[in-house]
Formats: sequence, structure tokens, C-alpha cells
Amino acid sequence: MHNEHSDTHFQLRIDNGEHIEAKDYMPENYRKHLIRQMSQHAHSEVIGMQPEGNWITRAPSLRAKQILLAKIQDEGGHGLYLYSAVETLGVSRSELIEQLQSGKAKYSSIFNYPALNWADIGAIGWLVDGAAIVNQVSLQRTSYGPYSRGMVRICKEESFHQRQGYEIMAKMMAGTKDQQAMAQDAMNRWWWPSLMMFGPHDTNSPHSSDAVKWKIKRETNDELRQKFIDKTIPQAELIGLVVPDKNIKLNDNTGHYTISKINWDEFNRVISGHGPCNKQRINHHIKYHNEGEWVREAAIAFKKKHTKKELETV
Ligand code: FAQ
Repeated sequence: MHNEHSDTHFQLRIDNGEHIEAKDYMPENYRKHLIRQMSQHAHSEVIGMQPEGNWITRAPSLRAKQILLAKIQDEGGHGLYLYSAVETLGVSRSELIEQLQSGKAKYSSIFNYPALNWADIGAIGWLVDGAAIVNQVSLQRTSYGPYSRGMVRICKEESFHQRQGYEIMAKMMAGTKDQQAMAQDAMNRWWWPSLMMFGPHDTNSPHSSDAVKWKIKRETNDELRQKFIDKTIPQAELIGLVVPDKNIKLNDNTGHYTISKINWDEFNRVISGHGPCNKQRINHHIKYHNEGEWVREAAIAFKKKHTKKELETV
């Protein structure tokens, strides 16, 4: 129900920095905006398990395998927190999965690139999780309570993920010439797609104005991207990696790095379904979702049985 008085009161609550909770009044467009963003975030966590999952069986040591397994399991957990948080907005899990599998809902562009070798696992942890943290630290202060609280927990785990990736890269850069070349090659392939994770420039971002007004976004796409760039370039230099951009320059006046133009044609191709792995990712999701049907059926049957028993003993 649209109600001008309620909308004014809602905006006042937002302006005062209050959290909006599931049963509170919210304008319909706020609810829709959250369902779109949060579900795409959840899908990203789950689809994001695929490029790394590919390397569990080929991790170079038992230690590396254990760490990678734990990290990927965390990502699955993040997806579950986020799906549960979206469900508080009145949409069912099966509806959300249907939107993902039919291509109606997006997931992060980054997961449509292949993980070709072990150095890519380092680059994903360092750059992809590194970009994810910058965005998610900011989202800890988002206006919707369940999303904000989910982010607090997710950020704790994400910072461990970033470190595991950086450790792999640092180890390879301290290794043989071949290992250094592998790490540099991974950096070259993952750098630009990581910058695209933050979304289009602010001037080209249709959802930003509402997102900022409603404090869903506390910082804009470009502000967050710049934070990531400023934080990551010194980390690359510290271990001897070269950022694949000849125009990188530190502006002494602002303290920020400037970079070359991002290839938005590539970004648009990837988010419209034509990246290197889009079809593979969705087909994989559909296959394993269907194969897992019996688990969901068993869980429902178990719940029904127990609910019946509980009712009988009352
Ligand atoms: N990929 O108007 P805006 C992770 C779409 S981290 C695909 O600027 P908005 C951790 C956008 O949806 C990754 N699509 O949109 C991990 C919209 O299309 P729509 C997930 C993108 O929402 C690590 C259109 O372009 N993190 O998973 C992308 O205000 C390792 C216009 O854009 C989050 O989702 C993109 N990169 O800003 C897991 C964070 N960028 O919906 C496993 C939460 C834009 O109208 C392994 N999300 N689009 O069809 C956000 O902060 C925002 O949604 C943005 C986009 C910043 C992603």
C-alpha cells in the first residue's frame, strides 16, 4: 500500500540512520530494490564456488586443500545467510533460484571467467575476495537490518579469504621464475575483471540514486572501486607483481591512483550472458540443483514427520 505519510516517515528513519526491519513499513520500490540486489549477491556467493571448486582436487598440498575447502564452504554459507535475509522480504527461495537459472537475475560478472591454474586461486582470493570485502565492509552499514547483520559476519570470513589468496601469490612470487610468471599471468587476467565487480561508473549506474537515498549503498561504485585500487596496488608492488596498466599513476595531491579506461564493452558482454563461462556456470547449477532434489524432499518429509509427532505428544 502506497502511503505518502508513511513514505515520509520511512525516509526520516533512513535519514536518522535507523535500521529498517522485516516487519517495518517500507515503500514497495525499496523492497524490490533489496530483493534484486540481495538475491544477486546470494547468487554470486553460490556461483562463485564453481571456479575455485575446480581446484580442490588439484591443490598442491594437504594444507592448501584444507584451506581452500574451508573457504569454498564459507562462500556456500554466505549464500545461505543472504537467501534467508532475502526471504524476510516475502519472496521464496525457489522463486529466487528460478530467477537465477532462467537468466532473469544476474550474479557477479567475475564468476564468468575460468580459473586456469593454481595461481588463479591466489588471484581470486586476493583480488576477487579483496574487492568483495571493500564492497561488503561498506554494506555492513546498509539500511536493511537483516542484510546489514549478515554482512558483519560475512566480512569476518572474507578477510581470511583475502589473506589466503595473498599468501598464495606471495609464495609464488618468492618461488621459481616459472611460478613468478604464473602469478603475473593470473594478475594480468584477473585485475581488470576485478575492477568491473564494482559495477558501472556512477554516471552510468541506474540504481545508484535510489540506493544512496535509501542508504542501501553507503558509498558509490566509483568510490569503492577507488578504495580497492588504492589498497591493492601497493600490495602488488610489495611482492613484485606488475599491475597490467601502463597508465597507473599516484596523484600526490589526492593520494589516489589514476588508471586507464575500463573496457565496459567487455563488462556489458559478460553481464548479458556472453562471458567465457556463463553457460557452463548456469548449466552446472541446474544439473546439481536437480540432482539434489531428493535431499530437499527428504528434509521436508523429515520435518513433516517430526511436526506430526510433536502434535501427537501435545
Ligand atoms: N556483475 O545500477 P548498477 C562475492 C548490474 S562478491 C554483474 O550500478 P547496483 C564474494 C546490476 O546488477 C560479489 N552485474 O547496480 C565471493 C544492474 O543490473 P540489474 C557479489 C552487475 O545494484 C568471492 C546493472 O548492472 N557482491 O560474491 C555488476 O546499484 C569469491 C546496473 O548497475 C555483491 O553482489 C557486476 N559486477 O550496483 C564469493 C555486493 N555490476 O540488476 C565466492 C552487493 C553491476 O538492473 C568467491 N551488490 N551489475 O539487472 C552491490 O553492491 C551492487 O549490486 C553492485 C551493483 C555494486 C554490484
